[in-house]
Amino acid sequence: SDAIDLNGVTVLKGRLDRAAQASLVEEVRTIARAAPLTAYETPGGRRMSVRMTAAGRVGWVSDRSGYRYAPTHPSGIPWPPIPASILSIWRAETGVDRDPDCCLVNYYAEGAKMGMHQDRDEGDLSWPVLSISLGDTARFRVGGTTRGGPTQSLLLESGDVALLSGAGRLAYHGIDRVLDGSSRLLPNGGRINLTLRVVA
Ligand code: MD3
Ligand code: FE
Repeated sequence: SDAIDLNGVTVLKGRLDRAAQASLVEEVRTIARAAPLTAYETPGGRRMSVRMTAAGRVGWVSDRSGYRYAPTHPSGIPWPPIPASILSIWRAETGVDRDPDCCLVNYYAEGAKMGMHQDRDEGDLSWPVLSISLGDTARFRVGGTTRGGPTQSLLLESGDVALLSGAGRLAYHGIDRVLDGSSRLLPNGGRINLTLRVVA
């Protein structure tokens, strides 16, 4: 598959075949049955349009008191374990010899988007982040390491894998929009993004 580099963000187009994508969707369904998808409130009091859950030792959560990695879902239950098949993708794609602490699950229904941000809530920003896209195609935007600078955009399609390491790890990025009806992977449409992170 082709590798595209945008400001140090490497996107491996078509990295996962349809069977691998379908089995990841089943893994996500299992995670979301245990730890339901949630539209978090930001510290500023806005409701995010992306719904989230997680697997692993910690999951990213947000509420009026702030955002952070937490050991439990807002319901109080521990996050389910990261499935072995997802850990093996992490090892194969990153070469990192320790498991990630968090598999964050983002679900974009029609109209959901994610504003430009940096990922810097993790304790050690030198570990890579791995992202897997499933379902509808998204317009992904990447800038540099300062807010408001020039940006480039790229379509993230089902089966694409993005590796964020080096300069790309601190790049500003976001999801402008999801192209409704662009994939038949998810029976009810929408887009899933998995991000694997060492939180430390
Ligand atoms: C670049 N997710 O969860 S994935 C996020 O599609 C997030 O749901 C988007 O941004 C999504 O934080 C984008 C690609 C991605 C993920 C993590 C990154 C790009 C990144 C971390 C650093 C730099
Ligand atoms: Fe991010």
